[in-house]
Amino acid sequence: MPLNFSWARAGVAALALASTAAAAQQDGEAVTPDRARANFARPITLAADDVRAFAPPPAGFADAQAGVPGGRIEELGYASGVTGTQRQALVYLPHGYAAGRRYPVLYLLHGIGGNQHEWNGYVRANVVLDKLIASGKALPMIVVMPNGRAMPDDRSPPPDRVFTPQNAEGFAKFERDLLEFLIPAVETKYAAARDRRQRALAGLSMGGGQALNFGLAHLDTFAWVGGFSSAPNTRPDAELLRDPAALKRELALLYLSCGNKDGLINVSQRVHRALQAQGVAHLWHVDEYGHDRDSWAENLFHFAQRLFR
Ligand code: FER
Repeated sequence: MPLNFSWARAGVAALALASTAAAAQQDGEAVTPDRARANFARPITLAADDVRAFAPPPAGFADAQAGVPGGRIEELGYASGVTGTQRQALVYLPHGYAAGRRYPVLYLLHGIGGNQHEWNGYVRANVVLDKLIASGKALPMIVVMPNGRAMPDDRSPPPDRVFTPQNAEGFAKFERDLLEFLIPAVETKYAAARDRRQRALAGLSMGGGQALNFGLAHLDTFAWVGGFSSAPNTRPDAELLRDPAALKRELALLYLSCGNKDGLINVSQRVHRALQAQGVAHLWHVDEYGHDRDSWAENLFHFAQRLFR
């Protein structure tokens, strides 16, 4: 099952048939197939500081290996007052998870064509986490992988309906679903710590835009925020950095990354420059990948090690 969008898989002809209805109001830039195609094809201009902050991980860091104790994956069902439906999230419980302790929680958000299985299925997040936790490089944490498309029908759309305002609208609606319904459900069911220093929000592409939009707007809920290859749903700088003093004071980590072959890199570059201009500390990591799992697995590797310290 294709868990990530690719132009080759979707077929450009199919995209031409997709809805071009007037874009609904939403975070950042409205989505249409034409605009998405143009965004992915934007020329890439790299600045001197658009480079790696970290060396690549050891070979095999995202490959399953016998003898590494694995976390457990569960389904969490929760009632959402946003969609009026019962929704599903995937939950990673670290090896040795015991209800008597309190674990920090990372919420990890998928891309525009994906669902709650994308991080595990396509990126192999669980393998990356198992190895980091087993080697002591990351702290044991609960990782929640929700479905970030807060719609009554939240299935991944067919290829010709991925880049439509209707699909993108669900990603903006997820803000309330996350804050008012998912987080309380997680903290009721699991041994989750309940303060902002113990909650992180990160995502890839459309999910990266969500993580920046929602994380920076809700510093009372999240102290750790990561945007990987963030998409054009990322809010404009003036909104994202509405209160730079609060960002400076409250963020434990703001992590931005993108591949230097990803046509969407201008989104992350723009946020990086705005943060720099305002003097908001952040990590900026540019790797050699495109809009793909190689970048996302590596950035999870780098990001997860720095969390909750
Ligand atoms: C766009 C191009 C790509 C866009 C979103 C995406 C909001 C998302 C891509 C992904 O999640 O992989 O123009 O508009």
